[in-house]
Amino acid sequence: MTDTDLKRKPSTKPKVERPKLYKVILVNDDFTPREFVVRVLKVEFRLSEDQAHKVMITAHRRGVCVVAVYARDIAETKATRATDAGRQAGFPLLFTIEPEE
Ligand code: TYC
Repeated sequence: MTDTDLKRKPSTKPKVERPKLYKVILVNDDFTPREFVVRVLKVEFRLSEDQAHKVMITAHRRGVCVVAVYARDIAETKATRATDAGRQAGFPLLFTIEPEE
């Protein structure tokens, strides 16, 4: 055993880190029709009609609502695709992402 081996203390740092999770957030606006928001939530986030309606109405009333939580690349892709679906239809629908605490 060498000198450095004796001095090195056992590492307490986990070798595999859990990937950070990101919330996808639906932002309210005054123009996108409610039914359109519900359809995007069902198609892009696989929510049921009931779940999609609850998320839409929460964003409508409170300004924002957490849709779902994913690893970063999945959250970014879904938020971008859902926002693009609104833009393509001429609506200012917006989804953003935010890291979980
Ligand atoms: N506020 C919109 C309306 O009254 C509906 C809506 C809800 C739009 C939620 C966006 O994230 C949203 N037509």
